[in-house]
Amino acid sequence: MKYGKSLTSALIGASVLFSSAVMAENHVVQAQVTAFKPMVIQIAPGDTVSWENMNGHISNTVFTNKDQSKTEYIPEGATGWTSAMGENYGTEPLTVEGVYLYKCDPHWGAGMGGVIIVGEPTNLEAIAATKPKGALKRLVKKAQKAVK
Ligand SMILES: [Cu+2]
Repeated sequence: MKYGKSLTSALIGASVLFSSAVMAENHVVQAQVTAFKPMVIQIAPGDTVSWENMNGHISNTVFTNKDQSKTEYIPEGATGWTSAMGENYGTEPLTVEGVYLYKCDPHWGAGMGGVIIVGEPTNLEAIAATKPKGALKRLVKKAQKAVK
């Protein structure tokens, strides 16, 4: 029976792997004037995100601070992105769970940013603890509301 049991669990394991690979989804965000819609998306680990209607826009996880240093609000171990200006863009599968903040540089002054929450929002408290201001604060509040 030992053999039977391990075979069963191997089959279950294989089917879980198979179904998660098959079911990985792409989520589309539209740039509309000076906003990303939807502004907040919640996705599963391994899913991808793509941006459309990006003429005049960019999707960028790299934020420049007042002292010109750079900060990325993404989970530990994740890789951010800076899309090409004016071009539609698609991420690699986002496998690291947590909150990813991004913005559109030309319209960041108008608050054009977005939030991707992959699985559990593991790093959201840490981001909130940095006491973000302005448009960044708004993104964090939207993220907090989404996971409540
Ligand atoms: Cu923009």
